[in-house]
Amino acid sequence: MSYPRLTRQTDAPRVGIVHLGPGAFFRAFIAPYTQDAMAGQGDEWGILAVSLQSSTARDTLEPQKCAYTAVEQGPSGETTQVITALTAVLVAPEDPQAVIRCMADPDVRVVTLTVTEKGYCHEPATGRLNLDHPLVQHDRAHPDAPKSAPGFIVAALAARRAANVAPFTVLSCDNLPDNGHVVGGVVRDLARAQDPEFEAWIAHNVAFPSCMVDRITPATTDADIARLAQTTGLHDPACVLHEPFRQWVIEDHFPSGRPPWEEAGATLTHDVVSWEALKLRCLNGTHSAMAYLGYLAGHETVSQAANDPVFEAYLRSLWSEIIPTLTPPKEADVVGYCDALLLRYRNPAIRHRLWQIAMDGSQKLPQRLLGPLSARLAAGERSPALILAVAGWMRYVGGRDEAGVQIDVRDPLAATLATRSMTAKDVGSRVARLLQMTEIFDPSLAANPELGHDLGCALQSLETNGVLATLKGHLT
Ligand code: CS2
Repeated sequence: MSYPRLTRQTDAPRVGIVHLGPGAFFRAFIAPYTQDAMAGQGDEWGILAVSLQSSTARDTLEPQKCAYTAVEQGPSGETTQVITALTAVLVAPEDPQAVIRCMADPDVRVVTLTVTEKGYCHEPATGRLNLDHPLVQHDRAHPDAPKSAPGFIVAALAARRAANVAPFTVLSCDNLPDNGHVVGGVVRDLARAQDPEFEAWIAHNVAFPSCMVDRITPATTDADIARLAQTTGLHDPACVLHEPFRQWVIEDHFPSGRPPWEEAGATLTHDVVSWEALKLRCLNGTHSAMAYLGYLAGHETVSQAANDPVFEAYLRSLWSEIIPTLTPPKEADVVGYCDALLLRYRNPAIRHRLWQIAMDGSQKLPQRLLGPLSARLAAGERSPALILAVAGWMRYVGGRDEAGVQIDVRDPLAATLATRSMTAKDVGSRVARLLQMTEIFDPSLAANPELGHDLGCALQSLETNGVLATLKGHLT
């Protein structure tokens, strides 16, 4: 049966935000928050989105005038909301100058980003711009036709400065610790390579507040689109799925103004770093641990893994190692936070594939697992659960699951990871060769013989005994 296409029924709001990276997380989080914040508060914060790579988002959204459905999947049923805060989607490679022009428009006062960890072109281990990155090299050679997110921000700031227009505020919404600092750092590094005086202007004039974002957003499938059509009577290939929970903690530093996101329940504060660390380590850290070990053990989704008693016990053991590494926000109940996480993971309505979370591990490991591991090493504490998670990643990037089936490892460093894994003569040298990747591991970790030994034992056990027996052994 064919259904009519969903389309916008209302006027589009005025554009006040340019967003880089209109993927599912943006559509399920930033756009709904902004729409809810605009309700009854005027319409000056519409969002123009920019895809930095593919035209897929534009091609699906444009025929429906950029309206789409956000489907909230709770344990006891679904609700839907039509999102109309998005006004247009540009595809940067088709016309980079048009993107710079839009970003330089005086009405645009905030630029938000969800470009994933790798979109910052930084070295995950150090947080600095990677000057050898092919996109960075391109943007240095062609500053007026950039390709990377930092490149567009630098070009648009230069255009605003030349036109004497106040800069926009840059709000990174990716899962990086101190994400405002990271994006500010890469933008300034790139600007400095052009002109040190321009870099000084940015340092003086542009705000890069940090924020913590949280909402679980599984990738949409064709079956989801078909099911939604049966419920609503409308075909919406741009729909997104999400859990009921959402939390946005934003550093309140927007010299050029911002939407009243607090009207939609966001927290505007000056203490973001402690929320970020809590969320990145307790949620994303255990997500990644479950992704590698759960995938290898044959689970497909987070809820399958989190409903497995062995994994539940392992999650609790991870949290008991992670929590002492945190200085949590004063108002947070950390134990309650982790109990709530377990319920969120178990939400049977959300089919969040472990493979999706396993992607880009080289970019995620430092802030999720290696940060707490280093903190515990420095405090002289043992970390068997965290070590198992890192060993799980090492096993996963080797490219074969427990049944010997090839894994589709998606990672910007996949080729290097595979070579280093395959050419090592034994488990010990495999661990050593991976630990030597300074893009991922701080040199102090590679230099720690006890860590190398423990990782070797964990990896050996995963190979010989399998994930479940290893986890059971760890828990006894
Ligand atoms: C996940 C996150 O894919 C991943 O790496 O850990 O997308 C996670 O679902 C969100 O950060 C939840 O807020």
